[in-house]
Amino acid sequence: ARQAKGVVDVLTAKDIYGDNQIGGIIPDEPLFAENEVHFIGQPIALIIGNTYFEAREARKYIDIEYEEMEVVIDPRIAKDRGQLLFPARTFYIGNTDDAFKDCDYVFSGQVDSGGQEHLYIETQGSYAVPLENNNIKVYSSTQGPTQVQRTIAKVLDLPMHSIEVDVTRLGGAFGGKEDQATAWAVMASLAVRKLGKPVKLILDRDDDMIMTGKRHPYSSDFKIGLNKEFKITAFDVTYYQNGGAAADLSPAIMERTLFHASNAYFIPNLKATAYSCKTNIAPFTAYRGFGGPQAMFVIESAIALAASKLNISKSEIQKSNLLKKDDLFHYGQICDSDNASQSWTSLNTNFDISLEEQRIEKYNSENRFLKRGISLMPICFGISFTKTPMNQARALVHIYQDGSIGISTGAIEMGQGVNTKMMQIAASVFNVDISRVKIESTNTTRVANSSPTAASSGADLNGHAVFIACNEILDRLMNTAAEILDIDNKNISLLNEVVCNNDKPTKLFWEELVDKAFLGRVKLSEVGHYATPVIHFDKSTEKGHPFAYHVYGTAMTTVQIDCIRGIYEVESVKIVHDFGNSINQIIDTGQVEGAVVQGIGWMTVEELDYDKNGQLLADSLSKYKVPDIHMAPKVFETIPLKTDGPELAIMKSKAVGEPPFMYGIGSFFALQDAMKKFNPNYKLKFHAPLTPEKVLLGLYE
Ligand code: LUZ
Ligand code: MOS
Repeated sequence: ARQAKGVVDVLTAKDIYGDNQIGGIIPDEPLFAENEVHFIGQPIALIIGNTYFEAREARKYIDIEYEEMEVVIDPRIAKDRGQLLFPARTFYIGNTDDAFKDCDYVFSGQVDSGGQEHLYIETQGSYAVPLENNNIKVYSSTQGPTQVQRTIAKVLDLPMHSIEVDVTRLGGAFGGKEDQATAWAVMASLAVRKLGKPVKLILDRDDDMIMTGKRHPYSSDFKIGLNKEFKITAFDVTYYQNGGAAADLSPAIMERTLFHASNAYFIPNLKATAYSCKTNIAPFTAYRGFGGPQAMFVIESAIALAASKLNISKSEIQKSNLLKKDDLFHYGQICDSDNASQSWTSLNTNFDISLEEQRIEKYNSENRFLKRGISLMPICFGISFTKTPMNQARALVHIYQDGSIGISTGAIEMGQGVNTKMMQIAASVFNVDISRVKIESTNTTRVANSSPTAASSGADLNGHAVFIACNEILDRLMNTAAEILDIDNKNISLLNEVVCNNDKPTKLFWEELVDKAFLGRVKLSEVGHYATPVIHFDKSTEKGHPFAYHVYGTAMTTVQIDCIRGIYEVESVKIVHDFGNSINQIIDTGQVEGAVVQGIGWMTVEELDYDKNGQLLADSLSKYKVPDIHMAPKVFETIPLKTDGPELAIMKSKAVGEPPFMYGIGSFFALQDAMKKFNPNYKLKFHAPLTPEKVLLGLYE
């Protein structure tokens, strides 16, 4: 391959200057395999060519001799063999053993949820350029530029200051670039260090699908206990997380699964245990919801089973167990609002649940081969990185002499609109037109040591840092204005770019104020630093106050099945969502809509398929079905829950990225509801995705 036409070099583990190690939380993942490969698609060598096609052609000159070892792809088998990526954890509250004895009803079952391909439109990639003195500048499509910088430094044996990572924006990420953008940036940088030339490394779609990790598949066992009033008094759950061949972010994802075991319900006796199982598949990774959806699917399945056995509606159990203010979460935090029941009530007020149920009943009685189903899906999602130290951010704000403003933060724009929110925050603090504000690229030399843009917290953490920096500069400007106007600085404010005295406009305008401040040698730059107050968590007791606040909401989903073919459509999704006091309702509603469709895809049509060797069969878009416009709900309504919003959210605007993904779970249960209408003998099975194929089989079993 080295001698092939247009090939510049071929790099392997032998070419690594520092550690052959890219594991983010646990050092268990080599950049290039040495001696053993653990999954199909694991990188072994990097071919560098003058052109992409020449490099790709040279692949065929490399022959690798493998001695086959045993392959495990089932997490339960891995667990039985003691193949865990790290030790199991258990969260509990109350005493489930005692509580189950007092239950009037106890049911148990198994739940399986599948993985999910991120399918960001822009595949993984990076472009690295040599600078003077061994320094390297890396453009990376990453959610975590600091993680990329740190890992390049480690693999290349350079100090972090030698590596500058710069990100303008990503063509989507969804968690897939929280950790798994790193390898490709490290490889490109390694080649730059070796060759002293710029190197670009971009995965094409099939390589991306085969080589990178996806949402974790889970297999779980549950036992649920209720009393006569249908209160859930006990819940016991064991999660087998399919972790893949290396830990990646699995420890944090498994932790969030444990946090969200009870979804939006108060359960006084709960025990949740999770195992992260090592299998021979590309390491599974972060994906919108980060282990939360998997947990919520299990509790919803448990409720569905109980409802079906008790011959009552699922929503009756859901409604009577919603969290209330002052309820205790199993991890020690106290619920600080009635948002869960408020969103349910508001949904009913706005969309009349029983009327919808009646309509569906009528439709079903009039149609033999078309059946409709309905489901309600409440959500509760904790906001903050569960690892407390990650909840910090910085922003660098400059006001230039002409009054224009430049902002750098640690936040990555990946289509979710975080840049717009940052600009809005700065414009609102200074009370200037938003056109005065520019967002710079995200660059590790301007804003250092940042957490990845993840956990729905990008706008919250970085926005607070922007807010703090802008306010410090504003204070200084107000002092300057007071001096210029010779008045008390307490009465001064800025309104629409005009300095006001006791709310009355003066002759002093923004541009003049900034210019005078500069001439007066006032500091017009600031670094804002924010660390979320209040939060803490003690892993030795698995108790604490890990989340700044929770996001709530309720969705009502209706579907229609064609009972001859098994195909289905989502008729409507109607939602009351708790945005707090949204700073940008258009962006936030867009996040809800996108997340819901993605959640529906996970629950219904997106199916990863592996052969017995762990080879991904669904490795292209002709084999992996993602929701398209026809899968999107025909009627889609999102109404904000009327609340003030919590103090700890930036300008009381709650985080929005991940929570609405979980509304998509409603589609699974709406489909089951419709299946039952056609075939009362259908026995509930909780194996997602509920593909048309499974629906068809269920309709005629
Ligand atoms: N990443 C992370 C996340 O490192 N910790 C988290 O708690 C988290 N939550 C959601 C998404 N990404
Ligand atoms: Mo994420 S799953 O918040 O990158």
